[in-house]
Amino acid sequence: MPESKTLPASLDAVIVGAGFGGMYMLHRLRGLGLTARILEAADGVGGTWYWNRYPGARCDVESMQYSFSFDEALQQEWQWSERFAAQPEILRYANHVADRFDLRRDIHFETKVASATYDEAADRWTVTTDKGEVVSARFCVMATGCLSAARLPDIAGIDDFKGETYHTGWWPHEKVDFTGKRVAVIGTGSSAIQAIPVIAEEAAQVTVFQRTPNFSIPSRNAPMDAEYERWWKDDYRSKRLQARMMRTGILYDINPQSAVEASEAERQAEYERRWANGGTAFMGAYHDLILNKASNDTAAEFVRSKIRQMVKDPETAEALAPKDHPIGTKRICVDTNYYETYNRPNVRLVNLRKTPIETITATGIRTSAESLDFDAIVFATGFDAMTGALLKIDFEGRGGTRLSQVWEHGPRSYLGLQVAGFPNLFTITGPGSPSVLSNMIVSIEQHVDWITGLLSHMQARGLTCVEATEAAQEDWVAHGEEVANRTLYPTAASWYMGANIPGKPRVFMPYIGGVGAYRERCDEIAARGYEGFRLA
Ligand code: FAD
Ligand code: N01
Repeated sequence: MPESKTLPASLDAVIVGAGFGGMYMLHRLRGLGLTARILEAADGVGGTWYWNRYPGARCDVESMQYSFSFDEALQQEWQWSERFAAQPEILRYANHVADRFDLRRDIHFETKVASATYDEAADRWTVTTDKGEVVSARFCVMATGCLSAARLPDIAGIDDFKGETYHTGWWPHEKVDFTGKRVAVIGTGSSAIQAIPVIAEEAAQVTVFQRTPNFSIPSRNAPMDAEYERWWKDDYRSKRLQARMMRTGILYDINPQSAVEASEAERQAEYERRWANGGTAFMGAYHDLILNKASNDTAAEFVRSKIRQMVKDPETAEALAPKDHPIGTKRICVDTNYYETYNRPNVRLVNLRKTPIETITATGIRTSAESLDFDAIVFATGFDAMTGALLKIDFEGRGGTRLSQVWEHGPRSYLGLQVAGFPNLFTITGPGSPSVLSNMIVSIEQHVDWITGLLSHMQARGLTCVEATEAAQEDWVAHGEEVANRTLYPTAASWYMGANIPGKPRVFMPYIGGVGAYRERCDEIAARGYEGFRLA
């Protein structure tokens, strides 16, 4: 258990969240000589990797890239054991970072922020925790995470079930033993696709309740290849610089050709090559897969044909083959033996499009066709993404304006970094920035470095207040919409669009202009004296 410490009454900065974003922000603010504390709801660091301990939880960005680049010694000394790191290893890494940079002494664990109110006269924020502790701070940095507000579905009878229930995003710290049990999994997003094959190896029966199938690419995960690790480490700095300028912040080869300009045989060979290599680099097969429906159809059909080959039962294969969205417009999944798992005798798919869930009962789940009994239900039902964790905090900005009002019709921000009317409040990887469309550690470092540069600029000039202007915000929101509408993304009912939450405004929340282009834009804005921000 972390030792409890008293929250100071006044600080230069409060950071909310001790995931990778909050930890790096603390490190940089210390470098500026500011007094700062992290307030964290959990009893440990790691954020996503603290909470999501479900079986099979793993990164889909290669370990050599899904790690901090800000410290050369750190990146040289840490050794990843696999091509794609599993959750326990990433959590160990997060703890290593906390220890190496002596971060824990400024982290208040088990401390959940409930509200933050801007005091115009003092030009400071009053931050209140759910236990009633109050701290005043000049700056507030929200490192609350884009996928940190886990969400249970609104299925009738959800509280009636008497067996064990789990959500992938709130997984227990002790191992859950499914041996001999009948397990239901609700959902077939990335979390479910990772968890199902592992649970199926242990449980007596696994029944998967699928509403919408997703596209998944095999990871081809393997122990870390020593030569590959050396290739990265020999020249880490310059490779990281290249990655930062890529569309997704991940260094991989993107074919500049259009899929429809290639011949059928060329396309097949290219998709086969990428399928064999594994991972999300599949989407780099042609540069226009996410722009042109005809191009996208060729990749989607390739994956559907793979599913039909892998899954023996034709009805199950057809149900697993996604047809309602272009490939990549929902976060593409990466798996180990997902489709093959449906060939196991103890695994069954229930297609909710044909037989929807009517209710959860005391003993199991009733669909329109049958009643099934279970010992455990796993909810792999996702998150209130991007805005969920932020809107759980009651923010009151200039003139008593609430963030929930300003974002009533969807999130609005300048660069995903600040919201007009909320001075000195920053959001790391906030809506309106590339964030969830990228290697998030690259995006986190970019935001933290940029905020640090801004605060240093202010320190040097004796300035104490920074706020995005309405005009800059309007332009940025319009630009974000315009760029998104050039792609196929808005055609899918994805969590990027808020479509997984009933009643949530349908707005494409992240910025799709590309990580490299976005970084250049942020740098230009800084070089022009923080254009679009009012400094005082
Ligand atoms: P988080 O890690 O989400 O941390 C936010 C922290 O804020 C949490 O600890 C939370 O408890 C705390 N918090 C929130 N609200 C409050 C409050 N009111 N008061 C106090 N504390 C609060 N990204 C990739 O780039 N590649 C991947 O392969 C990848 N895999 C993922 C797998 C899973 C299962 C999930 C859920 C996400 C994955 N992501 C991945 C995204 C992942 O969230 C980011 O990569 C990254 O870990 C985010 O770090 P963060 O610090 O911004 O937020
Ligand atoms: O959540 P999701 P997730 N009845 O929202 C279903 C990252 N991540 O936790 O699509 C029945 O994708 C829902 O069905 P539908 C990654 O960014 C990364 O899996 O709404 N089903 C869907 O199938 C990812 O995108 C990794 O029809 C219901 C599922 O629940 C993000 O986190 C691993 C339902 C939710 O899928 C979220 O992934 C894990 C209902 N009432 C997570 N409500 C990596 O591999 C919801 N569903 C890196």
